[in-house]
Amino acid sequence: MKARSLLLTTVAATALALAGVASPATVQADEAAANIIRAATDLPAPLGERGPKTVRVDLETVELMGQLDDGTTYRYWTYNEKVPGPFVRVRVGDTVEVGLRNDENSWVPHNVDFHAVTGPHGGGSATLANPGEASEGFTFKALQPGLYVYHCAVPMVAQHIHNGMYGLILVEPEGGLPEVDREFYVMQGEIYTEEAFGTRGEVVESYEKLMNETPEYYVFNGAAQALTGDLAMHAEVGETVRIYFGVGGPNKTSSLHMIGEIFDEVYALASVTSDPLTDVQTISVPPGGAAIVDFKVDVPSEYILVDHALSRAERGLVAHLQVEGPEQPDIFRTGTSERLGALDE
Ligand SMILES: [Cu+2]
Repeated sequence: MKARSLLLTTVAATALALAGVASPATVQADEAAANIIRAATDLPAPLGERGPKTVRVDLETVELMGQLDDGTTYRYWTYNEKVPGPFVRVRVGDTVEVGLRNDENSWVPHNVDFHAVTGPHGGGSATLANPGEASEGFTFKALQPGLYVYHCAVPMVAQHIHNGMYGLILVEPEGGLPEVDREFYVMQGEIYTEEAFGTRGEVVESYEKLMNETPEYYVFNGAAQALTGDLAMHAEVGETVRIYFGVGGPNKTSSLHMIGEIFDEVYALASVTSDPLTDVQTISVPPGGAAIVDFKVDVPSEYILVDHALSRAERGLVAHLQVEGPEQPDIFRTGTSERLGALDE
């Protein structure tokens, strides 16, 4: 039975491919679908030297048809229409007021649970809102610095998360983190669809695959290969780069790795009050967890950010960091002092 449905999917995909780059149905689906990708550069600047104050965070939960892949659309559940939700930046000692409103076109209730909160459900109960309603909201004091995940915590929680409801909040330590030239915001998630990876047209979620933890798609910032092409990250040779990285999940641990680079400093588990690890190739980041990786880019290249569980790269989990600048032959060059002979004699 399973083999048969797989075969049928393959036949359908082949038929679409034969029909050209996109069937009329696919084109229609694409035009109606929003770009839900949050750019990696979409985060507030460092707070600099300032004392604690009161900060307001307003979230709107919006369910919308978005582009999951080329010619593939999916009904996402989002904070503020992008995946991940907005990057929230406060400092330790700040008082944070959180408001949440649920869009009138939503099908289900939503809320938000901030891992940076000390208090009931991370604010989950106080922010619960039915479609078209605003929640009571809550106010919390940011007691402990670090990079924390937030996510929707309405049952079934795994469903709300895989549909796109997660983001990061950075609680800066006093005086902030060490300065870098470029900061990026990247989150990893999984999407469980009925249709096989690569199927065109509108795809729908699979409860069975979600429960079995067998996603079809793995995504950085919401969509397959989202942070490539026009949305690739950029830096210049000699600059220092920081990635605020979190895993929404809901289920898979990331083995975060940058092909062609070594992380100079890693705030493992996103603890900024511990000394960073130095000279790290791959860092493990659990669902509902985060890490901060810092590195200097020494050589021009197209660096590739992956989860080193590399089957996932074939299911959409690839991001690019384009580094431009002069070649650095003392660090890397092609060729050796003596070339090996060919084997054809
Ligand atoms: Cu939700």
